[in-house]
Amino acid sequence: MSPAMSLESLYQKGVKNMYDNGIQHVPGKYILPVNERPNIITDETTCPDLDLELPVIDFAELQGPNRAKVLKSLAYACENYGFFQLVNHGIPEEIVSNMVNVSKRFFEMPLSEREKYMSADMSSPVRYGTSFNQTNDGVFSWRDFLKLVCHPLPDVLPHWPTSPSDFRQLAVCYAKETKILFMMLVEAIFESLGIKDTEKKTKQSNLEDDDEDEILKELENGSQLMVVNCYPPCPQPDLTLGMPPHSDYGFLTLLHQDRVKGLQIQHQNNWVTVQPVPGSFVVNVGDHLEIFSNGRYKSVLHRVLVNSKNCRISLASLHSFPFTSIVRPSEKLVTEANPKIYKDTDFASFLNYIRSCDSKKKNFLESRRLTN
Ligand SMILES: O=C(O)CCC(=O)C(=O)O
Repeated sequence: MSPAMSLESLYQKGVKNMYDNGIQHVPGKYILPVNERPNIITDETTCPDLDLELPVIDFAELQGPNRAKVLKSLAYACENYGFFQLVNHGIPEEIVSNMVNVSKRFFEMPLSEREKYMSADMSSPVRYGTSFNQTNDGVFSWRDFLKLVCHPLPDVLPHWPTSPSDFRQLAVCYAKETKILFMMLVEAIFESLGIKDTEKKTKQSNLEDDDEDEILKELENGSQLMVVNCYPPCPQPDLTLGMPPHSDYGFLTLLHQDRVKGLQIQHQNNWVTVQPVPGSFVVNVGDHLEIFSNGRYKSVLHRVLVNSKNCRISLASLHSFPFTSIVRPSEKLVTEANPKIYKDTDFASFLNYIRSCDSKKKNFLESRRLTN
């Protein structure tokens, strides 16, 4: 094998492997052009000076007499930040910490165990890999991942990792809980957009199925992808990123980040670091919700910084419609004063797009904009 080819195959094995082998310098493959590098101020803090406290949505309060007030805050967060911190979400602490722990144990296994799940097939029910899109990326990102398709569970579960031996059981538990939470959040999102009145529904039990009920059913039966991200310490964190600027394609993403900072979002033209809030989820609007809300709720660019000291693990649960659905602006949100701004979009075009084009930035969403 030529030296270039053997280096390429080393990069394909991921950054955890390089870290475990004591890498001292970031290889050229990971070095970003100067204008795309993170603006790190000191090696000590590894994070720039701009820290952001996201709007906080108290999920328990949302279920009580203050629902209307919390819905307003939810709308404000989705319009102005595209992100919020969800506290008091009701998922038992143990279920989350078990998932974090088993994920750590997964990445601590020898490469020979992890690489069993490597696959270039984007539709595979389980996919271990590295970077953002390791087939297309010119510059690689300092991240390894394990992606698990979660729906329909009986079909996909037999493909999930069998080691660590409790992986499946703990991941199933976490996936089910995040799905329930997602559905409750969608109801709140619909209410905050003024397209559904949950109060009315509970009072009139046999209310006719309206469009939104149909959409809720679609989402209930929709796609869920769990991504376990591992960002090992990086010897020169100012030269690279854990994840490049991107938006999420789905409806909502529920992200659990550990205590190690790294997530940055674009807010008022600055990259700002999202402060980890223990016990919370960072929730963000995806491209499909931006389309569905006809541009009112924003799918915002985000990226991940790495640091030289601590390994960072995050769990992203991406939820959306079934792969066969068409995503379009809600008819109730399209008016003469607020005409339709996005084309109808199906999952197939999205998947084709990410296979063939640069899916970083907000390129996919931009490609769905109506020009007139
Ligand atoms: O690790 C993070 O904080 C963010 C992960 C992310 O953006 C993603 O999985 O799409």
